Amino acid sequence: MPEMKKPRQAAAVQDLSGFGRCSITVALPILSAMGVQLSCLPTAVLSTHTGGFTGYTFRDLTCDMEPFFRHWQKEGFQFDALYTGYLGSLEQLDIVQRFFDAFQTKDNITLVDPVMGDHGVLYSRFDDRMVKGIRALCARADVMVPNLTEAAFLTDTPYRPDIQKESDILEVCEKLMALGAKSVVLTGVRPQKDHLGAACFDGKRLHIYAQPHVPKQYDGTGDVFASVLLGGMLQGKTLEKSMEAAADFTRICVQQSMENGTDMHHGVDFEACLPLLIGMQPQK
Ligand code: PXL
Repeated sequence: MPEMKKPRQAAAVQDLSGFGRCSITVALPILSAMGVQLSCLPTAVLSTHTGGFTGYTFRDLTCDMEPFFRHWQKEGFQFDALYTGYLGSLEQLDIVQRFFDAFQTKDNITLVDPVMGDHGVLYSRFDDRMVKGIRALCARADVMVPNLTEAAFLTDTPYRPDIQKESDILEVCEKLMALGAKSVVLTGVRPQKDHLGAACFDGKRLHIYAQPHVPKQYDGTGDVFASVLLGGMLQGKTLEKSMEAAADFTRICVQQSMENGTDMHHGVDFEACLPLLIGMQPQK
């Protein structure tokens, strides 16, 4: 039997969308495969995610959130990472601030994925006040992981889907860092023609990683990317190496889904790709 390491601990604040792989249904299998025990603080339960489906049900769990994590606190649970994704209301943003007060330590990692929109537009339940509240969460992040749409809204600058030049990518990262996060991983950059990738910046060094673009969009890929990124960091990889693993895994899942003819709103077929993550075990 291979040596079994003690799992690292993470807590995710995200919705549970019953159908359409995103948020918890993505974070849980990916982080488990990477040897991380994920505890989930659900923000809402939906029948599907909100992108591309109409008539979805939305059970708001705002009232449960604070008692939920206060129970964890009473039990003395501690986490190596706090991970926030899709949040459903202004009130939830305040609750997450208190969740950070309760569980942030000087050693753990806070990853804020400022899930708000894509392709230049905000998701249906988001507005300017939500953007402001999410900026305040980013201020407390060790790593924030916006896509180009989220970066534009967070920095109050026009959406530029074709951002290519290194100096332009750096400028966006610097503006994002000004919100107060310790590092930023910006997804969706296109440093070369027909390439797609991500950039990370910690205030000193900009690192860009891109691969030939697989020309198909899938919902939930931001969650796949952020989950692998966090898993990598919890395994003791650098931010740069974690970002590369996240970009590679996401691209492989998109490629697989495209070959399978999967509907974009169903999310990526990551299941058959999970073995690629297994074996990359934590360092602790
Ligand atoms: O993957 C982002 C996401 C998460 N959760 C819900 C969503 C979306 C994107 O649309 O609607 C409920």
